[in-house]
Amino acid sequence: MYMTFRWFGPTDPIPLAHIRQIPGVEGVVSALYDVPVGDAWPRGRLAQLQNDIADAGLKLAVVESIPVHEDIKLGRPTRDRLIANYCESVRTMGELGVRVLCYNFMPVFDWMRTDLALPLPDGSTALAYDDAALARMDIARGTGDLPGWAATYDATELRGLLEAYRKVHAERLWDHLAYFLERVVPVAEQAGVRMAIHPDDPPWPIFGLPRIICRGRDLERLLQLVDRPANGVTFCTGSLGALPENDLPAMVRRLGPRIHFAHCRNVRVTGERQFHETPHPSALGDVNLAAVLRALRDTGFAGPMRPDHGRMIWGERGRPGYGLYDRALGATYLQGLWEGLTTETG
Ligand code: DNO
Repeated sequence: MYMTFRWFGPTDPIPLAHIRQIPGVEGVVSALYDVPVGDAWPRGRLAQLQNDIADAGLKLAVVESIPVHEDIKLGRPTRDRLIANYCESVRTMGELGVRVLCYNFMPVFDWMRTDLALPLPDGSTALAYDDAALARMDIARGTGDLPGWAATYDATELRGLLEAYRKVHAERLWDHLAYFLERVVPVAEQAGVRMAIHPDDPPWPIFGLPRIICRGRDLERLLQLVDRPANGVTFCTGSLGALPENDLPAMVRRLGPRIHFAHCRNVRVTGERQFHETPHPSALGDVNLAAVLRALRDTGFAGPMRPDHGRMIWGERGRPGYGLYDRALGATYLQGLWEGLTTETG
């Protein structure tokens, strides 16, 4: 594996120069955040991002993400044009030599939490989720106040989308995912790009919307939709780890070479559909990262890995989950584990 770090582009309060100083980080995970969802990515813009990262002594290793337009997930007639645009962006990535694409297929919302600053006993704060608190959240006014990650929709747009998804139950969503992948994966393969779907976070339906990439068998089904090496997964230990039935090391061993990207972080499950994030080390949460990395080593994982959400520590303020300090600690911890697993001793 090689270590990477997510950077939200020029508007990220963390400068690339600081990322460069985290020991061992070689790659940056980024995207063109201001291209409207559904448009093809302008080559010049992606090249510019790549050059800015190279100027800082790093490499653009992963695009996370090219968002999938809701019309594709809903299977609307406009999807063919939108998928053609998606393919164009994938080709552009390939031409520029960016080899891994992380994306997700979650309806309307991306990751979702109910608390962005839960105080932990050590004085830090972390992201947290509680299904009972979600049930009390009011989305009648649109996405503006949500403590998660969603495109911004006003009340009317959001109502329209929720209404449209009433006809798209889980099996239909699978069909739409298959339709998308059947068209994009061959293009990715030709372009030398590996597709890596991100599991749903949290890994269960929210606001009555289906979520289908939640468990090991879902990831295996995904691989079968288009059974080609370019159709793979982002193994996100924090998303998958929120569901106690997921045996993460066993999943890694089954998915093997189809894991193209690893997101490593830890969570503490505190009840039914209730968890909070913790520091990365295995002892401090319910995810055994040592066992996950051992399984990745055993399957010959050579792809990018990144620490994932961090707590807010040492007085840092910033983008929830994406401060510098705790993620940097995560990056060095993960490299220490990896070194222990891959270095001959004695
Ligand atoms: C959360 C991230 C996700 C991820 C997308 C990929 O912090 O891991 O938002 O970037 O789901 O499309």
